[in-house]
Amino acid sequence: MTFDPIAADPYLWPFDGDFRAENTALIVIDMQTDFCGPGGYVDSMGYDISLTRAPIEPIRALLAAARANGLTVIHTREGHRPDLSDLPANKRWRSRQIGAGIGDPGPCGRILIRGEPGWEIIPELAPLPGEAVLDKPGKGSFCATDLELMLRTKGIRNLILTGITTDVCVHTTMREANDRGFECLIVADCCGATKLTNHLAALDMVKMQGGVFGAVAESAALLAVLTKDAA
Ligand code: C5J
Repeated sequence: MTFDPIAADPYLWPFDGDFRAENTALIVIDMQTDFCGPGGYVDSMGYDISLTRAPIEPIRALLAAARANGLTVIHTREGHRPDLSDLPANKRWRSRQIGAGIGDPGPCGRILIRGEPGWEIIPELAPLPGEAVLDKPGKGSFCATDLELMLRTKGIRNLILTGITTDVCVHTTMREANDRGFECLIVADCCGATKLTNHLAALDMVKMQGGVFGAVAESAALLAVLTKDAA
């Protein structure tokens, strides 16, 4: 099935109008308790988690529409092995400077460690059986993962990016994907950051130079297209 292009900024997305369920994936990045739940990593650092929780409902609606239309859905989780063998020393050191050391115990278990309660994807956005869940040790979803192989194997060219945080893991993933030739759309209200100014700046950066990393849309524009036949 071919969908209408999305009203996005700075161009109608995708650039060539080739928007089909078969060539498109919705990627939900790091919607884990550590990034948006009480007692998680972001909360422990002292940030306002209402900013990183804001995208939960918009993502839920977009996930439902993507699933109903047969788009590939991929979830990611940032986290490290319990023995910390994949945790760079500088990443751990920096996190300790702000009082939330990765690997240290916290209210939701060891911070950002695979298998701990804080590392789990929040129940509101739980993956369905059959949906890929990708574990990544870094910010970008292509670093030390098989994401590119999975996308190429399925013939996916278009990526719809959602999740947290806009300026860190979502942006890094978008940049990595863009350099690999994927056509990216970031969904503004389906992302959030620890600082609103960073969220807005990150979205703005995508749009410069004719869409240097892709395009930006609101979820309403996607829902309008994906639910058109059902209306
Ligand atoms: C951060 C992420 N912000 N998922 N991770 O450390 O964006």
